[in-house]
Amino acid sequence: EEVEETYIMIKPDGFQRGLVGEIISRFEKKGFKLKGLKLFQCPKELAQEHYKDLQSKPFFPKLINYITSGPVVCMAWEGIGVVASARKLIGVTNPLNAEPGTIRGDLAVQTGRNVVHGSDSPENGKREIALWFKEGELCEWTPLLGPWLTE
Ligand code: DAT
Ligand code: MG
Repeated sequence: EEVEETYIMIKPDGFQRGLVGEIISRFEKKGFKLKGLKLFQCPKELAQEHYKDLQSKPFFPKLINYITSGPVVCMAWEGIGVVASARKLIGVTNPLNAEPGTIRGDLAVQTGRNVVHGSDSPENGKREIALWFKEGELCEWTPLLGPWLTE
């Protein structure tokens, strides 16, 4: 397994519902390393760039309105296999199909209000972190628990 980075974002519904601590906690407890964290009001152009692969979809305008409707919590997480693992912690896109124990499975009911985003590949992880964070907003640090989390 490789050390990867993923972009995780608590969407405006997760923020408004007071789920920020709960959601961050799940990634912390798993043992991933937080490298960037901020509360941010996303401009339309950034939301459109982030979701550019979906721009031809009928739900695209609604998606952009939703993501820009209030503050989001932007995070960069690092770890071995973090991209796929974070997607498992998050659960599938439609919360009604997401397994109990996942964030969407436990905390949401509708695709259009699925509380959290996670990058779908290591390449997109890098792309999205570069898109949402400026230079100087990410921290390099050494976790003291390192040897207790990985060999
Ligand atoms: P995911 O967020 O699980 O990676 P995605 O990348 O396919 O899912 O889509 C991005 C977001 O767009 C998704 O979290 C919610 C919205 N979305 C996707 N499919 C949708 C649909 N069929 N109807 C409404 N919104 C949708
Ligand atoms: Mg996606």
